[in-house]
Amino acid sequence: MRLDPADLGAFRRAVHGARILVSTHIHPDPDAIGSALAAREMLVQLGADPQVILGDDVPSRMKVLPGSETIIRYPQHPVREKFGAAVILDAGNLSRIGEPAALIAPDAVIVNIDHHFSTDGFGALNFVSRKAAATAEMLYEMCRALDLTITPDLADNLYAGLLTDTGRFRYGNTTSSVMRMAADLIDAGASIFRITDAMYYDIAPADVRSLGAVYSTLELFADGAISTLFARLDHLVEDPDAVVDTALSIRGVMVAVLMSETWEGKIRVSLRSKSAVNVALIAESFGGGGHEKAAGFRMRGTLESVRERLLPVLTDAVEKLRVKDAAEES
Ligand SMILES: [Mn+2]
Repeated sequence: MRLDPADLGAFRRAVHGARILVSTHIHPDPDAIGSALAAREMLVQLGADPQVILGDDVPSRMKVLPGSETIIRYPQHPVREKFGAAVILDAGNLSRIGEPAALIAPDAVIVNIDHHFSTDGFGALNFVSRKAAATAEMLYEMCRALDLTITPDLADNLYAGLLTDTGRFRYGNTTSSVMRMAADLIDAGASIFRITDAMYYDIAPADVRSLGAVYSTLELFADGAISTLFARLDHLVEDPDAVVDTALSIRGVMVAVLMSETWEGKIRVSLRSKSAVNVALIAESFGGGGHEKAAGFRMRGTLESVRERLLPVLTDAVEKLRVKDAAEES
């Protein structure tokens, strides 16, 4: 990934001596929390005064990440002053951070650091690469370009993002640079076993029972190419990514969908692809966004009604791909 030296210089100047809001998307995943905490430490090294403020709780498995105890939840914890500068991580647009957006002054300098397919380049400074496996990879490259020290804490936070956004070094975004970065982070003191255990092997007993209930809703469509799962409010689990990953790992499935009820009444839709179906484009057509292979959106309705609206679009995408593949074979 190419970082523009002029942008890096502008970043250094914009943050030096400034009070900075650091935030990330609601329903934070480990790349979001890890990146926010890594950015906080980088900003301290750059002479800034950062504060991580989120519009959501830190999921309990991510409390292992160094610095997570400094995160403020807004508006539950009131913050009076507005910020003249903000560093926003892993969010395709500013509304994704939720209520902390209200803490950004109208004339604030916003820095957007992200790797989403769907992004509107909302920052005054945008460090965005769709090729980066994780926002953590962008930050790692920035650390190197800015000559910052990768401390063991910083390494832990970057490793959490890299590990999880590559699906434990399994997705198509697992490049040789990703592996080199992982090796560097280990050398810098990342506690890789502690982080991996916390992210994947520390599940609440109630969540295991809920997983059983969610998996039992499995249905297949389009001759087994599309799998769907429903998560009702009483079966919500801490790591929905793991659930939809299982739905995607079913033999013959090209696209997997998890539809979850939410407390605010909308249905949260998580899409995953292991084919050429670009789920970011599908999510965008429903007002959401994400990556080519992992995207999502929210919609009013019931689990069933949302599935009814989504299925024709997915079936169409799968059929188009089948026609294309057949044409290429003949
Ligand atoms: Mn990410």
